[in-house]
Amino acid sequence: MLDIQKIRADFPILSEKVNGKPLIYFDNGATSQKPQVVIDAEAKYYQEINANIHRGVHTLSQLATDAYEISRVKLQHHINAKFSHEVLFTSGTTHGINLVSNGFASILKPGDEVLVSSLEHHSNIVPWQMLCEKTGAILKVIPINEDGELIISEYESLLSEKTKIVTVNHISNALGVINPVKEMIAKAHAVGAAVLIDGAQAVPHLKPDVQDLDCDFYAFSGHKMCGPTGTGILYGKEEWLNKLPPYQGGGEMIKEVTFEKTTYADLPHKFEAGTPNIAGGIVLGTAVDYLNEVGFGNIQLQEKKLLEHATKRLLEIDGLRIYGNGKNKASVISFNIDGIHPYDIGSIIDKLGIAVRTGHHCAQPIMNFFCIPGTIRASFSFYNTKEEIDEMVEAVKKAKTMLS
Ligand code: 7TS
Repeated sequence: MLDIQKIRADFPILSEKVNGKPLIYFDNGATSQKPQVVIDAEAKYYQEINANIHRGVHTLSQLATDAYEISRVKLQHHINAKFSHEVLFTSGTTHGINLVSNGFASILKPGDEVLVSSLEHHSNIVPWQMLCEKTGAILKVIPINEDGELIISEYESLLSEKTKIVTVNHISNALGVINPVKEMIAKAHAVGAAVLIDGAQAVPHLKPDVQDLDCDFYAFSGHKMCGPTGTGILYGKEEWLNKLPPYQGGGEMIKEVTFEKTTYADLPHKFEAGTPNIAGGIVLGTAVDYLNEVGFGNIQLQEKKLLEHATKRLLEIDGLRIYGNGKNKASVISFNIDGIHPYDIGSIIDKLGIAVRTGHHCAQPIMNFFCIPGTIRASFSFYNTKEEIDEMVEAVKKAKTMLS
């Protein structure tokens, strides 16, 4: 059992006031808050070992390089990648997905197919549309049912030898639905397609095992898992990363440069051109240590309680509809109240110190499916409490009365 008050004391922002009220932070899907150890580690890097990496013989450069590479190995173990060179530092999920979609431009032929799901964040739709425009490949979409679950029988019928890559999120940011990605990966592999999993919303809640999933790529952001903004990881199977061309050219990603020909560095450096977010990469390792200390089993237990409590309490409100009612859900609730615009509720409860996200959550196709402009999304983290949820429910009731 987690001692929630002790956990909350790790996060200085949770004692802040917003609009004169104690902050209730339910926008964890957008970004998580940061524990003091992460904040301190960022300062410590700049105070003690700041230097550029992989290039100097001097001591500080060695120290910074070692810390960066130790963090890569931490991340490797965290996701159970076979090799540390399969773990690329990126600026976030968006960067990771674009790295892969750009690489596939050299692989796809006109008429090949790219399969995305209806549940995707725009950052896992638009790069693939751009790729299809460039190559003449065709974008196909896996549909969802009224509960916001992917229809697996339809997925099976969309798969064929024309499918070159399937790209799907592990957990939907807009609805919180957990997708059956392991099963989907096996089915894609059966027709010879590669699979990218967008793990942006999964990594705050679970420890992905990329070898068990057998995914070809797994992209995520550091800032949603207690790490710094501008950090992320792209895992890629060694054989795929060797096959794809580099994404960006520049320093650090080369073996030898002449005006006639440049040869590229080995993995992972081939995909890491330029000076990276060194502090961020190191501190992402600190964030992973912190989460593992809290324990993903504990995190899941606490978040399950919060999800059940919030679902029950919110459904007490007349005219409230929750979107995404599948069996497998993370601690995210997307809802609307009949006849009231989500933005209006969000604005009123913000005045009461409660942070939720309103709008389409960068997932417009889902909103189009439900024929709504957007939702109110409350996304919970292990540091949230039932009491905070009760306050939100009262605030939503108040807003409803004001707006009806
Ligand atoms: N994929 C999913 C499933 C996401 O939820 C997000 C961000 C991204 C990709 C992009 O991540 P980034 O770190 O590269 O920006 N999702 C959200 C959200 O739900 N609210 O704000 C950002």
